[in-house]
Amino acid sequence: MRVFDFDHAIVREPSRSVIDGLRSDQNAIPDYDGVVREHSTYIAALRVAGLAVDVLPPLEPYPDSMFVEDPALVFPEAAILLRPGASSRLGETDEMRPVLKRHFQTVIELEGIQFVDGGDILVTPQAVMIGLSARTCAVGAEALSRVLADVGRAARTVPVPEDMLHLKSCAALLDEETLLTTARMERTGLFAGFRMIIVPDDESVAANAIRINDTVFIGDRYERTLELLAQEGFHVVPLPVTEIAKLDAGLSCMSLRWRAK
Ligand code: CIR
Repeated sequence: MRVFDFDHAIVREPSRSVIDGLRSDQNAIPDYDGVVREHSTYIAALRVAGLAVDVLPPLEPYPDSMFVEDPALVFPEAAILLRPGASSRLGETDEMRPVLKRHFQTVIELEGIQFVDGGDILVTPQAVMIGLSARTCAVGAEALSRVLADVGRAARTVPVPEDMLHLKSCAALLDEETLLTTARMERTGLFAGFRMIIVPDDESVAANAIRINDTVFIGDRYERTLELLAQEGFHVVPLPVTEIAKLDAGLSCMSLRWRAK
């Protein structure tokens, strides 16, 4: 089984409060109807890719709760509840607990007080990379590494450049040896050992992409990246991301994906 082979996903419908979601540019206010349209297109695309999608209802008290990737981490053998690093998102873990218990026999909690956002976790065939960012602290990364060791997975902790939200804001696994990332991330050396495809400088956000089974999903605004990946022989499907990008979000954040055992 490849680490990007999936048959299940969990997503959460956007709440009306999504317009108050966390973002670096306060002037970029997302349009609720636009977010809903982008989210519906995303769900349809996951289904076409062969996934059974559990669509959770919106949570008004949590504007960012449609980004279900952040409060949990899922594998075929177990699910791990994380603790989002933004205080407005902390309650999302409690909302996710019963959902994971419906899908997984083993649901593991992180011990102690710490923060880990799923957006900082990049699962590769060799190891689970944990990015240290404003949302993921060293104590949290250590707690997660211990839990990962218990389920038989190696972890590797890496620093995320200061002005980036998450490790996966600018990195995605394209196949077992290739990452899509930015020139700046390549220069950090964090991804040494991988083959890297570098997005054009003015399309850095395109690197928040996802590989699901035989398809790579990319934001439809990133035409040159789409072309580049098609030339490299990937089956690429563009998806609309204009509104969710205003929330510093991309394609990976909107689902938890796994292959059932
Ligand atoms: C946040 O700042 O938490 C949300 N507005 C965006 C979360 C994006 N999540 C992700 O990339 N995993």
